[in-house]
Amino acid sequence: MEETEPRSTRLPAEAAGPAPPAEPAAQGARSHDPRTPEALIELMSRDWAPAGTAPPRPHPALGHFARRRAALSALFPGAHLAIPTGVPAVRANDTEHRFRPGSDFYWLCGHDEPGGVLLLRATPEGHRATLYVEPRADRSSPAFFTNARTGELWVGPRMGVAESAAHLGLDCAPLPELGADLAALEGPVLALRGIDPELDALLAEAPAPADEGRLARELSELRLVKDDHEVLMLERAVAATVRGFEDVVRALPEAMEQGERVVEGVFNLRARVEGNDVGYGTIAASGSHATILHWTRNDGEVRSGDLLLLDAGVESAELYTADVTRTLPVSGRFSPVQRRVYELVHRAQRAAISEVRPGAAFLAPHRAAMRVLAEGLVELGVLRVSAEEALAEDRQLHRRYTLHGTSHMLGLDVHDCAHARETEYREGTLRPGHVLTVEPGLYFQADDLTVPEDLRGIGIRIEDDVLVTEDGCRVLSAALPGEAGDLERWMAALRAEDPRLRRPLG
Ligand SMILES: [Mn+2]
Repeated sequence: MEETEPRSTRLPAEAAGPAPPAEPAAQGARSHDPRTPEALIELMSRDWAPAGTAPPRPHPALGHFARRRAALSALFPGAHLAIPTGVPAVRANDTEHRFRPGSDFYWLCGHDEPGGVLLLRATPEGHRATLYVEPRADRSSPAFFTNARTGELWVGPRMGVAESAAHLGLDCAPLPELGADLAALEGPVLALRGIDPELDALLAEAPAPADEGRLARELSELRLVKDDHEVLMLERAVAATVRGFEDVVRALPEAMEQGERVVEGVFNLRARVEGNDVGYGTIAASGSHATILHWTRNDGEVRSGDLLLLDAGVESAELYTADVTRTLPVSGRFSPVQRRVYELVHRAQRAAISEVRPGAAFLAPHRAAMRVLAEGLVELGVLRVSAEEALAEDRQLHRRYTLHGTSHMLGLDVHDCAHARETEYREGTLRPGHVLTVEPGLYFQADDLTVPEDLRGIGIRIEDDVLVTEDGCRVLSAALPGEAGDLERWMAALRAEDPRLRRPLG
C-alpha cells in the first residue's frame, strides 16, 4: 500500500519523548480489555470483607460416585486412569457456550466446573483418586478482576480445591499441579483423549497405550445399568419434560402466529427453569418439517391443519436427560388421514414396548415395531410388496419410510453409552436398570412419488422413555398420553384452562 502521509510531518522518535512502559496484558485479558495500571491493582486488591467460611454441603450422590469409581478401578488393576471433563466449547471468536461437564467424568465424581481432570493412580492397594480442579481466582490475587476467563469478578465464584474436596468427599488438588504429577507416574496412563486439549498435550510425550480405547468402552458399559439415584434423576427429567410439553400445548395459539420458534422457546424455557438445559437441540417440526429427522432450525410456520412433531427433553440439574416425542394436531383434532397414520405408529410403539423386559434382545422392540409398520404400509398402499418381502434382511424396503432405529440407551447422554461393544448394546440383551427410548416413526416426504398424495408431507414419531424392571418395564413418560383420542382430550383440557390459573413456571 502506498504511503500517503508526508514524511516531513512525522516527528523523529527522540522528539516524542520516552514511550510509557508497555503494560503487559494480564493473563486471560482479551484484545479489547483496557490495560491495568499498578495503582489500580493496588486499589482493587484491598478492603474486601472476609469471605464466608460455611463449608459446602456434601453432594447427595457422593456414595454413588465412590461406588462407580470402585467399579471402574476393579476393571483396570495396575493402570493409571485420567478422565477429563473438558472445557467450554467456543461459540464464536471469544464467546463460549455454557459449560456442561463431560458425562463420564461427571458420572464418576459429580464435579461440574470446567477444566477438571479425575486421576485414578494405580497403587498396590488399588486406585487412589485425585480430582484436579481449577483453583479459585478469588480476592486474594489480582486475577480475580484481571482474568476475564476465570476471575471471579467476571465469572462468579467457583468451588475450588478445598470446597470441592468437602463437597465431593474426594481428594482434590490444584489443576496446575497435574502436569508434574502425571510426569512422576510410572507406567502407562490410560486417558479419555479428545476432550481436554491441555490434558492431551500433557500426555503427548508418551505414546498412547495400545488398549486405551478400553477405558471409554468400559465406562460406557458400566453406565448401561442405572443405579437407583440415576433412575430418580431420569424421573425428574421426564417430569419436567412433561410440563414442557404441556407448556407447548398452551402456547399453540401463539405458535400459530409466530411459528416453530415459539414452540422451541417455550419448551426451552421450561428446561432452563426446572433443569440445567435441554438435553439436545429441540426439534419443533411442523407440517412437512416433521419428515426431516433432525429439524432443529425451528423457523417455520405452524398451521392449524398441520401436525407438530415435538422431540424434546429437559436435562435435569444433575444432567440426566429425557428424550420424548409427541406428534400433535395443531388444531387439537387429527384429520382422518392423519389419524390413520398416527394410529399405525402408535400400534407399532405399543408392540415395541410390550417386548421390553429383562432377557429380551435389545433389538426385539425394534423388530416388533418394524413388523407392525411394514404391514401398515402395505395396507396404506405405500408398500407395493408384501410385508414379508419388505422386511427380509437383504431388502428392508419399509425403511424408506421408517428411516431410523427404534431405541437407544438414555442417561447422562441422550444417546447414552455410545462406546459400549455391540455385544453389550445393539446385539445384546436388556437387563434391569437399562433405560431406553422406544420411538418408531413414519415419514412421508412431501416429494416422495411412491406415497399416495394425501399422505405426502406427514411425519409422525411417538417416543417414550422406558426403564427395564425385574419383571418387565416401566414407561417413565407415561404421564403424556400416546393414544390418539387421549392425546386430543389432553390437549383440549390444557387449552380449556383459564390462562389466569396457568401453573407458574418453577
Ligand atoms: Mn430419541
